[in-house]
Amino acid sequence: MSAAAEHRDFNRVFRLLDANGDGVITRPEVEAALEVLGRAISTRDRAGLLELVDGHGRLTRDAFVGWMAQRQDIDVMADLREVFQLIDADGSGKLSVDEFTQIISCLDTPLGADAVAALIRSADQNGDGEIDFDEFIRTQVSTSALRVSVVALRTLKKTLLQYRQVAESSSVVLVEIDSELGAGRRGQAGGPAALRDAALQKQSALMRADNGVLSRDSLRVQTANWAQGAGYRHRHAKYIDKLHRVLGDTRDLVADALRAGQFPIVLGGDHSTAAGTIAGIKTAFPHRRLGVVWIDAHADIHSPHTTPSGNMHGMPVAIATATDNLAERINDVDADALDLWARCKALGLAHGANVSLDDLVYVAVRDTEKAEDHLIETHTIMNLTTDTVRALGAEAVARRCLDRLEGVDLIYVTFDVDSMDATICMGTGTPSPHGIFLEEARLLNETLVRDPRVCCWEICEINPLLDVVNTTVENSLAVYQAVVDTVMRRKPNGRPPEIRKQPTRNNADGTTA
Ligand SMILES: [Mn+2]
Repeated sequence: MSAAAEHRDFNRVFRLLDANGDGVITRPEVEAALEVLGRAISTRDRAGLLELVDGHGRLTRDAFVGWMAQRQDIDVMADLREVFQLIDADGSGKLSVDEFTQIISCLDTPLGADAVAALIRSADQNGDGEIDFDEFIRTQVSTSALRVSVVALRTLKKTLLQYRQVAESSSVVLVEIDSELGAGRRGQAGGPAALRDAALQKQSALMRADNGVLSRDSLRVQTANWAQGAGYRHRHAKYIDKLHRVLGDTRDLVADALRAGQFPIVLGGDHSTAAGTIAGIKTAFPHRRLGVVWIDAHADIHSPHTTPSGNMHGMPVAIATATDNLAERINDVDADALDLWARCKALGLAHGANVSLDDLVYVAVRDTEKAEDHLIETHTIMNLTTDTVRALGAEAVARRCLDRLEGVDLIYVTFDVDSMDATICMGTGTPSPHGIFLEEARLLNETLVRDPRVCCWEICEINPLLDVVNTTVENSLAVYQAVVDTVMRRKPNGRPPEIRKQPTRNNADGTTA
């Protein structure tokens, strides 16, 4: 939302609280406002607002709007509008009495049917039998029994969105990106095919044509691996001129799949393409807050300024979070590479970052460099280590990831097979000791994708050329199958989900139906 629109909305909140319209609200009204905003306000901010109340117990509009504007996480109007739109199924901009009753029943208010009927009569101020957005807002501030906290509102919004997503993700689609330009060595491009072949060979029940997973052609991104013959032009961001296109194509395929209501399972080559996948999710859902679970031995958060190798598979997190980390700069990057770097970061959202560093969780990351450690420490990025997985169990670690991402609307899970221990994962470009074991990887991913907010899953960095008796491919397949199975089970049997709790109806004779 633009600053001006935000300002208008803050003014609007103020006007709704300022019942007599004299440009100031009294202390009881300030307290009512705090109640509306609910637990989303920290104790410090709460105290800060009360401090702005002057000696006469009054708060001016400017002071209130100024206070709202410096609070980043409060966007009450946007939340209310989203809930309004989610419930306004026919998109008319007005809620019917039925739709309005539905909201109230979802909110678990103590209101009986009579009170609801009275509320509808008072909400519908122009008496047209429908409740528009302004009338809806007014019920929020005028009816104490209905006053909804931001937290309750966001919970409701999330529930509605989840149901909608489950309903829409009725099928799984494979997106194959056999690109290896981002890796330091060749072979990653064979990963997706090796996985698919292993699956077909096994005649796995999951992969049979009748369940729709492999019955249609998987989507395939046009890659540029041929460019390896000619060499790279930018040494601090190798093949960025080619990868920029691969990322753009990845974004388009992933966005198309999501828009079509499908769940993309991305079979990646090297991990750089994850930046394209994330851009695709943001392209399909630009207004949803996206969280990322990054399961990997590496943090992949280098920029061209900090990378020792120039390999772009070490940069997708930096691209997705628009992190340059100039404080740890060791390279002089040429202008052309910087321009391409800026264009990579702008895939998905044109401005800002696709993912906030606050909404990133690492699992099993253990092979990092100083520049990356600096970011992890200064931004206190959560890293659930192999030791943590071993101590708590993979299921508990998955739940910890989901708890950390409690505030996000959508989640992307990316599984770099080198997160697994080097002893069971030689077939990858950069194997790393002290990783998670197969059973842990399987349970971790399976538990994560059970959350209906997870909208896309990716597996990458399988290098069949380096594999030993196909161990990595087989282990990867086991994780992959567990994920597909779980996602397919999420499918709601083609039935539209129930989002409404039936309100209790009072019969005319006083009994309840
Ligand atoms: Mn990686």
